[in-house]
Amino acid sequence: MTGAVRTTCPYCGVGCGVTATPDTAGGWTIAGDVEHPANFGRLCSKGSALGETLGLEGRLLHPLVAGQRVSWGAALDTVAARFRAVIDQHGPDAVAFYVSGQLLTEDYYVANKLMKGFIGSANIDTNSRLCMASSVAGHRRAFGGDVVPGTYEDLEQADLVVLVGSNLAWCHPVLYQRLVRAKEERGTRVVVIDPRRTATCDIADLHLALKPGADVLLFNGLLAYLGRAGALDQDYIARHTNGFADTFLAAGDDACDMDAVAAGCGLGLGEIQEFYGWFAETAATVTVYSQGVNQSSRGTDKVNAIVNCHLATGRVGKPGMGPFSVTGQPNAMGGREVGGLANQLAAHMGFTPEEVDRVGRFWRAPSIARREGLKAVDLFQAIEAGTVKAVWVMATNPAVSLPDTARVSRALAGCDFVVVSDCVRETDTTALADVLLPALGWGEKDGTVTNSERRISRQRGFLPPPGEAKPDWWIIAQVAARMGWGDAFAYQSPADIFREHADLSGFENQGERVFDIAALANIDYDALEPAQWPAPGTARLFGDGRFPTADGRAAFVPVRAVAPATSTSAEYPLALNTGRIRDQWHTMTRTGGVPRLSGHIGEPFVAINPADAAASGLADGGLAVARSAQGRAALRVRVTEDQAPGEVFAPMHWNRRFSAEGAINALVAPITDAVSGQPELKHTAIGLEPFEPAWSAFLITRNAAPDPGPASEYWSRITAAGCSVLTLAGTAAPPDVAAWAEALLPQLPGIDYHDARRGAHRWARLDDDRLEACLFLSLGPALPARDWLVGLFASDALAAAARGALLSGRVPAETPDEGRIVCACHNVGLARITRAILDQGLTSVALIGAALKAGTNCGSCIPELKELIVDVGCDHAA
Ligand SMILES: Nc1nc2c(c(=O)[nH]1)N[C@H]1C(S)=C(S)[C@@H](COP(=O)(O)OP(=O)(O)OC[C@H]3O[C@@H](n4cnc5c(=O)[nH]c(N)nc54)[C@H](O)[C@@H]3O)O[C@H]1N2
Ligand SMILES: Nc1nc2c(c(=O)[nH]1)N[C@H]1C(S)=C(S)[C@@H](COP(=O)(O)OP(=O)(O)OC[C@H]3O[C@@H](n4cnc5c(=O)[nH]c(N)nc54)[C@H](O)[C@@H]3O)O[C@H]1N2
Ligand code: SF4
Ligand SMILES: [Mo]
Repeated sequence: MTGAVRTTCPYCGVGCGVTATPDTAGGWTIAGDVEHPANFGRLCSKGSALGETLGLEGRLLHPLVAGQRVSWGAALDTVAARFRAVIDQHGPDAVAFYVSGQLLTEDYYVANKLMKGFIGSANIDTNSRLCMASSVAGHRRAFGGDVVPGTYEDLEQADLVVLVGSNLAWCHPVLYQRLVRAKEERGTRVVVIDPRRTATCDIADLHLALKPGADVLLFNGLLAYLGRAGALDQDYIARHTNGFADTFLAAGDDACDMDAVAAGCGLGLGEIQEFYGWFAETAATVTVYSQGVNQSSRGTDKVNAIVNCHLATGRVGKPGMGPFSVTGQPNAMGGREVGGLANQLAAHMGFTPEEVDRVGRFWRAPSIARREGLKAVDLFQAIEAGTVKAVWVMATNPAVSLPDTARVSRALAGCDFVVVSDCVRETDTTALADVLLPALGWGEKDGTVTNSERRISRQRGFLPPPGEAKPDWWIIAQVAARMGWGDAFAYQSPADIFREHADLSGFENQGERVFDIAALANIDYDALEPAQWPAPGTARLFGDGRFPTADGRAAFVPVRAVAPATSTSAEYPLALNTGRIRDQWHTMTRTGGVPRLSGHIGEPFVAINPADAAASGLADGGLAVARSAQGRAALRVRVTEDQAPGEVFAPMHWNRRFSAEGAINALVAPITDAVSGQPELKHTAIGLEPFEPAWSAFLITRNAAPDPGPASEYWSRITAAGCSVLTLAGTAAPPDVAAWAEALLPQLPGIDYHDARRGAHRWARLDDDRLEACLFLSLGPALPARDWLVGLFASDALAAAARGALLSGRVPAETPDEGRIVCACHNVGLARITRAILDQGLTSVALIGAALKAGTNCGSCIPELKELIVDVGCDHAA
C-alpha cells in the first residue's frame, strides 16, 4: 500500500488497526489494517465511517479567552497565571485536572506528571472513573495490581463465554464478530447476563435477564454451587490464593439455596441451574464484563464476585480461560498505566511513602503529591462547594457524561476559572469555559494507546494540523514551562515522552510491578508494532498462579449481595438503565454529524415494556417526560418486550447540542461505589408520563439547522445526507409558521400551504429544482412520514412527482423509501430490507447480504436482520 499510514481507531477499547490511504481526489480511504492483531482488517460501522469525520466543520481551531480569539502565547500565559495565582493563595489542592481515556498515553503522562509531581496535588481524575474504576479496584483487591490477565484469543479458544453487563455486539463489535466466528467453528456456548434483551443476545445460548444489580447474588450462588458440585480446584485454591474460606462462607450465606438465588435474581431456577452447570463443567470459560458490572454502587464487589469464581476454579490467565474486563475507551488502559486516576500515582504505583519517594526521585519533582486526590464525582462537588477554584478539562464532556448534570453545570458555571481543551467548538462543557484550547484530533495527533488486551499501538497522524490546533501534550508542557518547570517538560515529541514513561515503568522495578515496558524505551518509536505488555509480547499473565502481591497469592474477596442504592417508589416507579447504541460515540461530538451513523437511531428515546407503557399511558412513537429526584428529560417512546417490566433503558449520548432534553444524566443520581468511586449510572428511580404536544413539526434544511426557538419544548436534531433534520413539538400555541419560514429563506420561491381547518402547515423552499428547506407542522402529536422527505435532499434535482407530493404531504407511491438505516456500512434502510424480504422471499441473512449487501461488512446489523426476517415473515403470514 503506497502512502498508507497505519494507525488505530479512536473509538472503543478493542483498538482496531486502521490504514489511511490517500485517494486520487485528495481525500483519504480508511480501511481495517489486515496486519493488526486486534481486528485483522475488520472494522465496525463507526470505524468504517471514520473517513466521514475528517471535515473541519464545528472544529475548535483557535485559542479563545472569554470568547475572544487570542494568540497561543496569551492563552497559555492566562492559564499558567491563573493556576499559579490560585495555588499561591489557596494551595495546590485548590486546582484540578479532569482528563480522559481519549487522550493518548503521552498526553496523559504529561498531565499526570504536571499535577502530581509539580503542582503537588493528586486532584487529577479521569472519565475512566465513570468507566473502568470498579474493574481497577477489583483487580487490585484480587490480584494485587490492575491487570487484565487475558487476551482476545481467549474468547476464541473458550468453550463457554459468559458476558456480564456487556452489550458486546454494539460496544465492542469487532471482538464480538471474532466470538461469532469462533462459535460457528467450535460451538462455543454463550451466556448473556443483562437485565434487558440486547443485540448481543442474538448469539446467546442462554440469556439471564436478571434483576438490576443482582450480579453479586448470582455469582455468590455460583461459588456456592461450585462447592456443592465438587467443581472447585482445591489444589489451586491452596497453593495460589488466600481468603477462600471466608469468601465461600459469605457466598453461602447469601445464596443459601438455589430457590433464594433464583428469587433474588428474578430468574427461573432452571435457567440458573443450566448456567451453573455449564460453568462447573467447562474448564475453558471466559467471563467478559463491562459497564453493567462497573457502573454500580457495588461495582467493585461485582468484579470480585466474578473473579472469585475464576480463582476457585483455577481459571485465570490460561488459554481460553479467565475473567476479562473489556475497556471502553481507546486508551482507558493507557490512562491506568500512567496513573490518570486520582488514587494512583504513576506507572501502576500508588501513594505508599516508598512509591511517592521513588516517583519523586525519578521525576526530580519538587513537591510531589503524597496522598490521593478527589475522584470525579467528589471533584465536581468540591468545585461546586468552591474548595476547588480552577479546573482544566481535557478530552471529555462532563456536562453531559457525569451524573446529575444540572449540578455539574452549576459547578462549572460558578467556578472561578475553567479551561477546556477540546477539538470541537461547541459542546455542553465548552459552553461553560473561560478558556478554550484547540487540540489536535484523530488523524492529526501522534502517540500510543493501549487496548483491552494490554496491546500498545501507535496512533499516527496523517493530516496537517488544522488552524492553530496543537497536541494535548504540547499544550500541557507549555503551561508547565510557564509555571516555572520548563526543564522537566522540555519534550520535543511524543517519542521523548513515551521513552520517559517506559523508563519509569522499569525504574526500581524488581518484578513487583507487572506493568513494565522498559524494554520499549529505546525502540524505534515511529516503527513501533502493536505489542502486549509487559515486555513486548506477553499474551497472558498469572497463568502460573503467581500474583503481584506480597506473598504471591491472589485474594478471594468476600462480597455480599446488596440492592442498588436507589429504590423505586410510587412517585418514581421505574428503574432507569442507561448505555450505548450501535452507531453513536458518547456525547456525539464525532459521530453526531455523520449521516450514516445517525440513520440507525435518530432520536433520544426511552425503551419500555408494553405493560408499563400501558400503565403510564405511553404509546410507541409518542413522547414522554421522565422525572427523577435530580431532574427531567424528554424522550421518544419505544415500546418493546426487550425490556423487563419495571425497567426502562435510555441512551447516554444525547445532549443540549442535539436535543432539548435528551441528556439522560439530568436524571441520574451521583451515587458512587464506596471502594472505586464509580457512579451508579445503570440504576436510577424515575417516573414517566406522556408528553402531549399541542403541535408537532419537522424542519429539514440543507444547511445546518437553525435554532429550534423557545416554542419548541421538545426538539432533537440529526444530520442526514445533504441536510439537517429537526424534529420539534410543543405544548403551548404553535409558533407562527409564516414568520418562522420567512426568516429562514425569504429570498427563495417555494410551496406554502396552510390547512386552516386542521391547523396544518406545509412549507418548502426551492432553488430552481433543488430543495433547500421544508417545514411541516400539524396540530397534535402526529406528523406525516418524514424519511422520504429527508431522502429528497440527497439529490440536487426534484422530480415532478416529488414536487406534487411536497404540496400534498403524501408519500408518492413510487418513492423508493429507504427508511431508518439498519446497515450503516452499506447504507441500507429498513424499508428496502423489508421490501426485499417480501418481494424476493429472502429467508436468511446470507440471502439479504447477497441481494442488498446489508450485513456483509462489519456484521453489527445481523441481529437486527435476523429479527426482521422473523417479524416480516410473521406479519406476512398473519
Ligand atoms: N457504539 C458504541 N460503542 C462503544 C461506546 C459508545 O459510546 N458507542 N463507548 C465505549 C465505552 S467508553 C464503553 S465504557 C463501552 C461500554 O460497553 P458496554 O458496557 O457493553 O455498554 P453499555 O451499554 O454501557 O452497558 C452494557 C449493558 O449493561 C447492562 N446492565 C445494566 N445494569 C446491569 C446490571 O445490574 N447487571 C448486568 N449484568 N448488566 C446490566 C445494560 O442493560 C447494557 O446492555 O462501550 C465502548 N463502545
Ligand atoms: N448515564 C450514563 N452516563 C455515562 C455512561 C453511561 O453508560 N451512562 N458511560 C460513562 C462512560 S463509560 C464514559 S467513558 C463517559 C464518556 O463521556 P465523555 O468522555 O464525556 O464523552 P465524549 O463524547 O467521548 O467526550 C470526549 C470529548 O473530547 C473531545 N476530544 C476528542 N478527542 C480529543 C483529543 O484528542 N484531545 C482533546 N483535548 N479533546 C478531544 C471530544 O470532542 C469530546 O468533546 O461517559 C460516562 N457517562
Ligand atoms: S470495534 Fe469498531 S469502534 Fe471499536 S476499535 Fe474496532 S472499528 Fe473502532
Ligand atoms: Mo467508558
